[in-house]
Amino acid sequence: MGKMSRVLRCNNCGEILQSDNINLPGYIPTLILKDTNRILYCENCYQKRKVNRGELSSSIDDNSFKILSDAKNNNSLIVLIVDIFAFNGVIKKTIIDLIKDVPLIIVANKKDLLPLKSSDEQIIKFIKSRFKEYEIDPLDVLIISTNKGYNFETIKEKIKIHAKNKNVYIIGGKGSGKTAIINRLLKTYKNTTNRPIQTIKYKDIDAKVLTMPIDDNTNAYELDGFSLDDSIYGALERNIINKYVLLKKCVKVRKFHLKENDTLLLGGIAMIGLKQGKNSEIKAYFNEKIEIKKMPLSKEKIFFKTNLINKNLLPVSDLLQDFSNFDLFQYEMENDNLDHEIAIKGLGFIIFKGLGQTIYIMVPKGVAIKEGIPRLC
Ligand SMILES: Nc1nc2c(ncn2[C@@H]2O[C@H](COP(=O)(O)OP(=O)(O)OP(=O)(O)O)[C@@H](O)[C@H]2O)c(=O)[nH]1
Ligand SMILES: [Mg+2]
Repeated sequence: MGKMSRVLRCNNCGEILQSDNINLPGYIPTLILKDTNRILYCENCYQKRKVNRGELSSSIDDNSFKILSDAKNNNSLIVLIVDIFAFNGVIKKTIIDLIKDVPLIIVANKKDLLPLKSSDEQIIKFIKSRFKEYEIDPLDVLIISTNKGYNFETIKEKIKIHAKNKNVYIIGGKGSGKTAIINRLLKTYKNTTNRPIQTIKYKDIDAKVLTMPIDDNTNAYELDGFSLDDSIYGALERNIINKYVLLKKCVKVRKFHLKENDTLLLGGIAMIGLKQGKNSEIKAYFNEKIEIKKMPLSKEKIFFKTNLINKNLLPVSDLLQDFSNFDLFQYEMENDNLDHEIAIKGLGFIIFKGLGQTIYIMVPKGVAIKEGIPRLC
């Protein structure tokens, strides 16, 4: 895996942080700079604003948390649905704690959004490697498309094999396809109990969940979707997400050749640059509506500013008006000549060969990015 570091900017003024000279802009004490869990502010902003240096938050909805804690205590089967295009492998700690060391099936949904020739084997390898980083080892990983019915029947088979007198909890991020999957499952579902399918209060927890009887002793539950505040969905306006980000059909690859100091601007919402290293071919997988322009790194700042007004490169977001609204990360890649992927949660991903390059990625603040083996080969 490439070595990732954050090119740290002050969370308030956007100045690049440094610990060398207290008299220059962006100064921050070394100890604080090294703490990767903190939101960082330069000393100047910190003193002026007395900003909060608390931990980066990672919430899951209280009720889902309580229900899943109950599921974990009862050794239930968890079926985790992920949107295979939007997923990037970053999972919040609160969720990890709940799905670790429990019987777990991962269902990667929306295969139809990936290129037709993409292999299930590679996607499974990708998913397993991302979860392995959190020491999560699922019983099974299924690649399906609910829309196309692809592999759909395997869900039922696998639940049957692994559930065995267990309750089943269907969980996943908002929009991952839980409702679509359940609606399709219900088409061929036979209720053999005298209890109806209904939305009821879950035990003594003040939350209503869809409950489907499996047999006389067990149920399947659909929980509310986890919030996606560390994905691009949490960083942009709803209309921009709907018009430019969400894929309606299979993603098309766009190829770019970058030389040192070239950068790709994705509208006004993200930037990918080759800071240093050999010429690189970058395959970009994002919604086609996101306009991508290549330019020298030195021009990027000015272009970004004028683009806010001229809107030559779309989308442009009212929430991203300044570089201080972004996080900047840097990857020192291996020189292994193997395919690597860097994925921006919810937005898409790039695939390129590891040639020892230094790659810059700029994303709206708080949006998770991740590097590792690619989902496509
Ligand atoms: N392309 C594609 N879209 C899908 C697939 N499955 C679901 N969707 C779409 O994804 C969107 C979200 O699906 P839902 O089933 O509502 O997702 P959910 O997980 O129930 O979302 P919340 O209830 O908000 O947590 C809808 O627009 C679905 O049509 C699929 O296999 N392929
Ligand atoms: Mg739903």
